[in-house]
Amino acid sequence: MKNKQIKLLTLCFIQKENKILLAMKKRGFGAGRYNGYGGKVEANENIKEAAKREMLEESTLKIKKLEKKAILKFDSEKFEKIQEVHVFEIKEYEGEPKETEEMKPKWFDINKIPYKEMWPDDEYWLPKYLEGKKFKASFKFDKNDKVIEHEIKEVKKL
Ligand code: 8OG
Repeated sequence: MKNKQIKLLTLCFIQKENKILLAMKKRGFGAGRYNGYGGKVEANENIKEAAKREMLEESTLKIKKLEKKAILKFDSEKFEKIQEVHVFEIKEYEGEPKETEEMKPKWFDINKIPYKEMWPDDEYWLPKYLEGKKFKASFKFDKNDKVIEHEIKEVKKL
């Protein structure tokens, strides 16, 4: 993992009672999978700003308050850079999620998360997120995107 540069990304989730908002990615990296909302942090913005921008672009929601819950690191021999994904819980927002060119939103019961249609690492760490824990995690994939190593560590602060 050591000599690679890091690519910063964001990932946001919204929960309402016992439901979580996921969206089917329609194009680009991860297309055909359900995920939270997010994307690459641009050079001119900080991580929270990037998270809010991506939510607006991909779901039309305007974020008022968000809290960082996890930092996930992904590496694979296929990746040129290590992907460092900062995961946020959206606490306050305005609007209703709408389908956009990139994402089709759907609310899921937190007991019926569609892990088979998500990234293979999600079933390792999303349960911890849903328990309300804060954590750092790292994952290594083989060339077929199978998880071959992983570590998850709860933390008090991020
Ligand atoms: O800009 P782009 O749409 O390519 O951003 C990719 C999004 O996917 C971003 O929100 C970060 C997120 N993401 C990864 N890898 C993984 C992963 O393994 N699991 C989940 N749940 N999300 C991921 O880049």
